[in-house]
Amino acid sequence: MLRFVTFPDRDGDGLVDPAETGTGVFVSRFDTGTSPTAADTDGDGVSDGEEVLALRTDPNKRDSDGDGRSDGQEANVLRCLARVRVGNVASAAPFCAQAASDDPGNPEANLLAAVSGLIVGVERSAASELLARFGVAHRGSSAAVCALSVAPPTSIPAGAPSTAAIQQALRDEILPLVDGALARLAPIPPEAVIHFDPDNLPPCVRLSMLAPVEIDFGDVLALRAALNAAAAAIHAAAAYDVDFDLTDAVNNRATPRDVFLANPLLLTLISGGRTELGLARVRLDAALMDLVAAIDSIQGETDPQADDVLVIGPSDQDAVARVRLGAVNLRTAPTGVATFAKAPFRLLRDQRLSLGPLLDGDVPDLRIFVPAFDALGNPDFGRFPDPTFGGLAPDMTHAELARLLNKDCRF
Ligand SMILES: [Ca+2]
Ligand SMILES: [Ca+2]
Ligand SMILES: [Ca+2]
Ligand SMILES: [Ca+2]
Repeated sequence: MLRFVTFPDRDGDGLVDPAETGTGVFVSRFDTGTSPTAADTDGDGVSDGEEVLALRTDPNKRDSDGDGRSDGQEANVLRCLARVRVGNVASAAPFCAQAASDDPGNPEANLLAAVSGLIVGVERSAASELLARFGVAHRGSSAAVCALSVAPPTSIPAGAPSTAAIQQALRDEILPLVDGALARLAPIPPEAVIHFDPDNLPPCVRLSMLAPVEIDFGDVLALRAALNAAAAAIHAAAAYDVDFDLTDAVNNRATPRDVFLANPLLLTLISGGRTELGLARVRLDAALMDLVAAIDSIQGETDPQADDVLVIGPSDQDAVARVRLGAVNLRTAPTGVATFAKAPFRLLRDQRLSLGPLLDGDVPDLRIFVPAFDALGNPDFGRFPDPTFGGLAPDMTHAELARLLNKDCRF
């Protein structure tokens, strides 16, 4: 007869008495060094069992990583990480959010709350559900990120929502999530340094041999730039009519020209569009400002860069300088005339760009940006109806456009 031997757990902390050896030194989960009669031996507010079995902290030390915050103060960050480690971002997110709310001065908590909140929020939003109704096959979830897979539809099912519904969901649901993530990142101060152990990533994205990385303020600024750019794009897209029948385009193989002919209002400014463009202008400027600040911050780092996430090496200097100059120039385009000098950007001649009229809503129809269609009904990128784009880029010629589109000019 098979009999299971069960050991007592007198203090009810999840560790059986024989494992709690009382030596004060943690060796393994079978020799924890903790007291069998005290549930929280080091008195940091987290039980011996949770420290050993879930959080991977020292049950005999109040501050396992010696960063000045006790394990108890970091418990929700650690609970979040323990769940991220097994690929369950859905269950991690509330702990990250709680950690950030309890301790707004903890940069790691803020960063984790921003990223996990965004992932889970997008999944639970109407935009995600709308994509499913478009026939986007989606397996797995944020509760099992390693099982996630997304496949584009080969045909659009009957009763699919309109593209305008997607536009609306982006504006009404995704944008607040982007803003929520930005609000989480906002309190992270310039001097913040977040040490992140890739061992905390889910197995499918964990890179073996990768040493702990250092996340600096420059990395946070780069993330902020990306989020603000996404917000700018969502606002800009909300300003124009993008409503067309995707079923026609995908199932019936309508050409782009057919789509434009069938939808005379496509890409025209909609009611309330000017307001959205005004918001897009603000977010574009924020994105460019963050991008320039991120580059400056990373360039200004004087500590060893070996463990940094974003690194600008000697071979990247030219390209990064060009991106920085481009961003600085572009910041002047929404209110005035930006000039892109030919030499740094490898253009045939200086190029002026003025985005004021566009962002003021004075361009009622974006079709001036749509190339002519070829015999097959596809856009011919060598033929734009107005190569100056309504005067927004007065120096832009067909020759230069064709050259740029042929990627002769690499940034
Ligand atoms: Ca016990
Ligand atoms: Ca104990
Ligand atoms: Ca403890
Ligand atoms: Ca501890």
